[in-house]
Amino acid sequence: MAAQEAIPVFTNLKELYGSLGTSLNHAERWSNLADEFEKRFGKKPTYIVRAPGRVNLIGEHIDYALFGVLPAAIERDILIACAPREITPNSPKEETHHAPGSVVAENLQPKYTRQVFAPQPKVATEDVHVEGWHLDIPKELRWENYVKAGYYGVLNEHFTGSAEHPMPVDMLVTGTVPAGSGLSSSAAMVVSSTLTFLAINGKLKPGSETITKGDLVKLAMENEKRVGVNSGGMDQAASVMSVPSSVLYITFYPSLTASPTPLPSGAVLVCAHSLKVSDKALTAERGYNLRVVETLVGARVLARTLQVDVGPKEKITLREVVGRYLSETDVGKGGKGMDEGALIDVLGKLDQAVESLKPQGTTHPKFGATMEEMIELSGLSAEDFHEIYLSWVKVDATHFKLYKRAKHVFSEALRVLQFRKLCLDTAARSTEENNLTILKELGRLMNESQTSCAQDFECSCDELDQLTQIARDAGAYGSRLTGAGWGGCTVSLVPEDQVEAFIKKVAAAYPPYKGLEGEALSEVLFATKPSVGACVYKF
Ligand code: NG1
Ligand code: MG
Repeated sequence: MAAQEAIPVFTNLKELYGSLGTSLNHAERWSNLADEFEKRFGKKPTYIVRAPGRVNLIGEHIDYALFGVLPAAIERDILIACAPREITPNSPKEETHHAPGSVVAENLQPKYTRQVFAPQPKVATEDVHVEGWHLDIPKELRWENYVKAGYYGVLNEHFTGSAEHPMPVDMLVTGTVPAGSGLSSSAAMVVSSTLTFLAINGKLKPGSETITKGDLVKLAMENEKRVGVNSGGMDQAASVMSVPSSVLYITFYPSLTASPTPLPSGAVLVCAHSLKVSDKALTAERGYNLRVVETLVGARVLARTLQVDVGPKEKITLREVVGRYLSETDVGKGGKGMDEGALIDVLGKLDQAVESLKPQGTTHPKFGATMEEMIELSGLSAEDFHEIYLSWVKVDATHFKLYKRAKHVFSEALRVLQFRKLCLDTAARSTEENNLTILKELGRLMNESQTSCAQDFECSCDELDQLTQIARDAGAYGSRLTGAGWGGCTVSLVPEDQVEAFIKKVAAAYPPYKGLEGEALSEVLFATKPSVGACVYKF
């Protein structure tokens, strides 16, 4: 079980590069980073940690409803070289530089400037036992927020209740995951930062109580919420648990699992950046976090319709409603709530129940329910409603589209299961001819996902709609947005022998690519392979 495995810590370069594969020039990047670290900090790094970005093949905006998703880590990644800092008489005099657990964070990209900060211990008693740590993460978007987010959980999980203080650390960051592109540069940053602080503080020592991949995912998930997005766990799980050559079927209910799912041969994934940057952290109140609230409230309303029990203060998710419904109905006695076949069956039959999320009366369906209508549908008092659904998150909306959002979530969850079943069936009995039929089917599911994201979840945008259409016209089996949407990348499933021609056609047809060639073009339009998850190299 991947979640129980230890984080790989390499001490041998050959083994490290072997695990990363040969398609990118890893060796050069890693040794350049180590050299540059030494130049800047006057000592060799003790670790380099790596966490990749990811592409999501299918299953968008359903991880926080606890439905399974199908992403894969990509070859592009974040690397952090780091070493503990000894405080010497020659150390710079900055005040924070000498504080416990202080951080000097530099980035190879000059626009991300050098940062020095230190966490503040909350000391409650005279015996200096630290009750918790405070780390200021400002609201505006700054690169070091992601470093701090990764630090936060390590501090508050590993350095409370004892007199042990975290090590001061120097770090140098470099990355090849484009920011704001839906390829999860954010999760790659948070996972690599979390790993850095664990490694520096001796929490990854082989043999000792090792932190598992599952632990790291949970920690990184909580950490990423510090940046202001109430995300599900897809990105962190993909960045940590992915394996080469397969997409990863990740489930969250009843607990985190990851099962490699091989894609049929003959197709390649191509990522294309729409060049519209989507700043989720800045627009969350009207975008991402609003969707989280809409799907959660939808779940409660649906639970009422299906007469599923919900605790008075519980924030039940759509997956939990279906799970409870399945094991509470006659068909389901005996644990059907967990069965994939039963899930496929019931997801196709929920249409009528989902209708109950439409507000009755005069509200125009296009605009959804008003706050009052939504509260009424939930069956809660206004006070309880606010406490359960609005006290922990900021949203900025006058209307809430419970019906459309739930419709997307259920249809998308079903597409994920169908996609996976097709992949597993082909792996079992593949011939060239049936491969082609299957690839077309997979493409069709991806296209349907795009339509659902655009029309029901309303997380696409003109650029993504246009780019996915161009990709289909250029010969993709299917094409859709990947990640949260509202900008960022698309992913297309493309016949292996046509990748070059495909890239040429898309480059020529998508207006924002005009004038881009060579490296500038391959930065935004590139084929990628499912690759391996996060690791640590110890010098
Ligand atoms: P991106 O936009 O790629 O970071 C976000 C969420 C995921 C998932 C997708 C939509 C974060 C860290 N990640 O991905 O958990 O909900 O949107 O499927 O916010
Ligand atoms: Mg992100």
